[in-house]
Amino acid sequence: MSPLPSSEAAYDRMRLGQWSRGRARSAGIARRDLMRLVAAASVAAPLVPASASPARATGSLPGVVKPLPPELFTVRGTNAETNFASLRDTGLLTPADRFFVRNHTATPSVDRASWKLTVWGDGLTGGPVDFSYAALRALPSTSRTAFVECAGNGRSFFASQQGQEVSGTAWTLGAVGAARWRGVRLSDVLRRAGIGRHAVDVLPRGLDDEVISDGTNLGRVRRPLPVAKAMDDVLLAYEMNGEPLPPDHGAPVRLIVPSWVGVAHIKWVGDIEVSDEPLLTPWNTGLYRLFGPGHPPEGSAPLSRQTLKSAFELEPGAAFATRRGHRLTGRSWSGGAPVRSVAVSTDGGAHWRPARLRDEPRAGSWVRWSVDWIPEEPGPAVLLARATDGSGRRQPDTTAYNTQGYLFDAVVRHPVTVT
Ligand SMILES: Nc1nc2c(c(=O)[nH]1)N[C@H]1C(S)=C(S)[C@@H](COP(=O)(O)O)O[C@H]1N2
Ligand SMILES: [Mo]
Repeated sequence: MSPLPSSEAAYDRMRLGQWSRGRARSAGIARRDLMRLVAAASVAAPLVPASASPARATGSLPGVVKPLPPELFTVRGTNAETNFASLRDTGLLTPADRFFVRNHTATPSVDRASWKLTVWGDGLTGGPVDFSYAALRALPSTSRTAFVECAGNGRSFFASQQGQEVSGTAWTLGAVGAARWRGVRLSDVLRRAGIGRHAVDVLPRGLDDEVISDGTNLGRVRRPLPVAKAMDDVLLAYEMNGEPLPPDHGAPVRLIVPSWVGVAHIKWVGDIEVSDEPLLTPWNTGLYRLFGPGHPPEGSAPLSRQTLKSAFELEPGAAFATRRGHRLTGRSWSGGAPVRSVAVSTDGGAHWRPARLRDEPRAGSWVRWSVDWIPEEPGPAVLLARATDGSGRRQPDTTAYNTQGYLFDAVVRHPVTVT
């Protein structure tokens, strides 16, 4: 089974139609609560205004285990954003100590020795099947490099570049990281568990606390994956960059869903329901769809692939000496196809030149790039980087508005000072 992207999208559109006709099943939440979430999503009521300033840096955050030194991270609510400047001296892979953290609640402490993964549901040919950590480790392993990127990465630019109010965490560009993940193929585990021919959805669920939002208990973090994606390139990962998965990134086992929005990559997975009916949870109904002008009232199809972005490895407002040579570096990535080329402007978009790519472009990963710059005039300047991917998609000047500020893909203006 190796579906084309078009079949993933086609399936998601179909499930969406089933939802509006009442034919999909709500998993672990009342249908009227889902309806309420959908209704709330279609109006732009900022829960966290995108313009909100981050918490004062204290070097740590309750709910996150690893230290969050302010030179590496900016804390936003229960989450920590990687400062892009701190990636300048790293290689292709993001070290775990500077990988962003997105927690709906808090990092749980899961005992690996007593942990098990339960696979269950009417989409199996038999009853539930448990896999211990040791049993997973005994299955054939596979490794791949993949980025994990929050669907809301870049959200703050809806406000700062486009003057639009959207709800959600006000990330700049650092809700992304790329790592080498090792684990077992989800397809191997599903086959061993006896996935049947009529299975359509696979629903992994985290062991972290239930999420309470505006007084509604949404249950534990869970988001259905179409079976075509689940059987394709998804990993149950137990290692990150050659080390056991750290607590904040899903220990002992998380999903890696290459090229898809971050929320698909369920951390601390405890069970997986296999269903022969389409499933609905808050994370593929009111959340993680596009709402607003140009979208149906029940929202777009659930988000799947990430979009295209570029970022400079620089602090905002970084200073550069006039008439000296500087090397500007950054990264570009796309969930659609490998990045093909990157163009950089150092004069606010009047002139562009190609950046030198420093990595072989690969699907589901990012490329590092550089450009040399000798600034001529002192004063403020704006740097821009624009990527094009192998499908011909190019970063636009603006992103179409959606109420929750997902999938920002426009070129970002990076202010600097020439001294
Ligand atoms: N169980 C669980 N899985 C989760 C989440 C969560 O809160 N709980 N957050 C999701 C979201 S929205 C994102 S963007 C990624 C972030 O992964 P990271 O924290 O390892 O960077 O994890 C996803 N998996
Ligand atoms: Mo996310």
